[in-house]
Amino acid sequence: MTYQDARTPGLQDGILHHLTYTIGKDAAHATLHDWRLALSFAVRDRIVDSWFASTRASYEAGAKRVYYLSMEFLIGRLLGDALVNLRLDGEAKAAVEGLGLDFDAVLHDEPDAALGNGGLGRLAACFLESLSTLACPAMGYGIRYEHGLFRQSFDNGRQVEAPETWLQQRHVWEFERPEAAYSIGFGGHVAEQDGRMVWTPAEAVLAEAYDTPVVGWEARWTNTLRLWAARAIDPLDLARFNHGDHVGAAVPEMLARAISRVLYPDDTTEAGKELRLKQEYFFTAASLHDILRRFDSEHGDIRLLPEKVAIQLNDTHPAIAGPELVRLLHDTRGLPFDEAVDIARRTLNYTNHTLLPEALEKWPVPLMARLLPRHMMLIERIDADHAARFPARATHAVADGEVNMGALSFIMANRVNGVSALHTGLMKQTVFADLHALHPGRIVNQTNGVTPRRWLHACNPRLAGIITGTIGEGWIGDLERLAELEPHLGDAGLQQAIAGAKRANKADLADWIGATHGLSVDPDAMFDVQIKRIHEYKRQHLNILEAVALWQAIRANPDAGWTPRIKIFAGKAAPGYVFAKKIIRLVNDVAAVLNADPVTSRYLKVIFLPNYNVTLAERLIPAADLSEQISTAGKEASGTGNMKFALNGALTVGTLDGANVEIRDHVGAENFFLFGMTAEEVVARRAVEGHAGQAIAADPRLAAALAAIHDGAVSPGDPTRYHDITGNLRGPDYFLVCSDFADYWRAQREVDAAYRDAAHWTRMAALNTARSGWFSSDRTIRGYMAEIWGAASLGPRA
Ligand code: 26V
Repeated sequence: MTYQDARTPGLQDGILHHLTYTIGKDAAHATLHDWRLALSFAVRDRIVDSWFASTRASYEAGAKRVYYLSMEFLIGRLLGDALVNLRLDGEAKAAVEGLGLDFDAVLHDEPDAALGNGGLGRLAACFLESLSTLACPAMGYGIRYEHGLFRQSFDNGRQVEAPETWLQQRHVWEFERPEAAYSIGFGGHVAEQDGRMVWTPAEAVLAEAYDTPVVGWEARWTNTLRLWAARAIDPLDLARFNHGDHVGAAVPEMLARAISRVLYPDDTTEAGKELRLKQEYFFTAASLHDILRRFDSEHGDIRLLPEKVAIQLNDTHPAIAGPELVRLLHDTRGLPFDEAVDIARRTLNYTNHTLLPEALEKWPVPLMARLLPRHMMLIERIDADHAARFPARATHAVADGEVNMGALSFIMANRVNGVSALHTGLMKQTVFADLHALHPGRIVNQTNGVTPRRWLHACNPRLAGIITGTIGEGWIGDLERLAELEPHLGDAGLQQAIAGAKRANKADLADWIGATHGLSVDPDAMFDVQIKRIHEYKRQHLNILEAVALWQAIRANPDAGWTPRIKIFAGKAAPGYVFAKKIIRLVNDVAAVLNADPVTSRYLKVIFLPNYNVTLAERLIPAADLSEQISTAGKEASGTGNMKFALNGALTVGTLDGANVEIRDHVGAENFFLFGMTAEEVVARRAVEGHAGQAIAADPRLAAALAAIHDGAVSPGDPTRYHDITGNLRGPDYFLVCSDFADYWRAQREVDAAYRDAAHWTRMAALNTARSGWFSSDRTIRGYMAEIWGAASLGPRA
């Protein structure tokens, strides 16, 4: 079904119309960029009808609305996705080619919107798409960062960061909404007036809305992503200007805009920074004002809020929503305090995405009190009231001079959820154990998922086409139907087609790597891929250590029939995370030495592709044979890349961590390469004194690989370069790289052997695809709707 009616002209007419009247160019002088904008505007026109219809349907139904508050939306490029969901991809290709243009080049002209750091932000983007596909009346709220996640390049193997500039080009998908603007205050003082507490901020900035429509599969429904930009309330300090201080006159505007200027690039250690807290309050307060304004326009009685509105806090970043909502209900609207807390609590829900202590947000009380004095008072009262009701409680929202945002979110939430079965269990046992004991039904699990439209149908057209040719196209909107593939997998023709699609995807990637990075890679080698943020807990250093050990083994015995492998890495390190940046340099140094080795490079190559982003993921995942999911058990909350790989027919080598556990349950243990300690064993192992030394002493391979790195085998001009890494691994080794090494090596050799049996490998890969239907974010969102939000679908096919 194409979303088109008699009023909509053909796409090619639309492109030419916009080229002329929106871009102001004629075809003879149009650049690729102009054509891309013209196509995007023509596509956008098609979305608007569905968008208005959805908005109307939401108002008419008076149904419960869902609001997803997230500091990050890692949306990537939007044109290809919109075309697919509107089912206009075929027509667009024909129209663009009919104009003498290269369709892929037009799609690749779009900047990748990187308004997020990694998994948390990409999950939010998948959720928006699924919310639309399921016709759930919903809205995403976030920040319109001028600069998204930094661009990464390498200088002599070292990460170099440069600002990202996606907004320097015209952003075609957004609509500015100057009428939806709110003043957001900071600082100042609180005083009692006529029995009410009144906060008088010392400064205020304007939050201005920009709306991006998010179209669901087959344009069944379109929701809105509303991003807030910060502006000065008075754009110019006229008094200063008139005194001749022309630069100083612009300072208030600069300061205001700083709030939405840049995404914080650190997903672990940046907590405690004042600007970050300002960003959090800025977008949360603007969103809540907007939500209440919409509620008022639809319903009368504010007591109905929990029935008509569900707000999801994506991690603790919008946790200030609790006290802010209480302030709006109690101070501004005059509800009794207890009732205000009760209404707020029944409206809010909180998702936890990490148990790493350094990533759990805590704010110093003096900072909170200075920036948000009324909120600090309310937090203390909420906490004290809760403590009075539950005297046995150990965890307090305010403790040791800090506000614990996890605890605050928990006590202000109707439901609290983890993102995989293992992670949710660990939440109950560790960080939230005592709060869980007081509120036993509050924590629920919603295992993450990914949208199959972007992560299979759009990014892997070869495999998608084969699936559709075999079972029809129902799977795209109902991924569990991939199971219908399984009875066909005995068919030799189908097996051949699946293997052929993977081979062609790999050949495309090999061509691209050759053209852009000058490395020749053999498409018949195993493509072994680890792509994610660089973190010690994700253990990219375990992977590269195994590469060094394998290199040594091949050198010692070059004719032992090794399985050729290309190890591909990509990912960014937080600019201030010195150890992670050192791991990147190590991978690059290892790559330089191994790729130049005439004996071993036939069997083993390593490449670190710079500037990992959504677009690069879309290129790599369809071409992967092996998915590296090797975090220390208990540390990766879920992972979502792991699901994308399995869906695209890569086999996983992985630990029992995060959603790996559930992936293995679904695809079958025999189609998954498991290694390593369990989360429980990890805790016990850490308590063993000298665990790393013991593991090294027991494994000559590990000892030799560490010694080579320590002695400068990959950094001959600078032999001590990696002493910090080898020192860490031989010493504390908190993430147990050494203790898991031998089993990882064993699993990798099993991978080698399995890959040599091409027919068997293809069958295992196809089973991964056929059995991954459960990992659709549609399933996840259905879970949130039913078990957390109490929201219903309004779609034409609901
Ligand atoms: C924390 C902080 C701390 C302050 C500075 C900025 C910042 C930005 C992000 C974070 C939270 C990082 C948590 C996160 O990304 N968790 C990931 O969430 C994914 C989706 O649920 C999940 O698949 C990953 O396993 C998990 O690491």
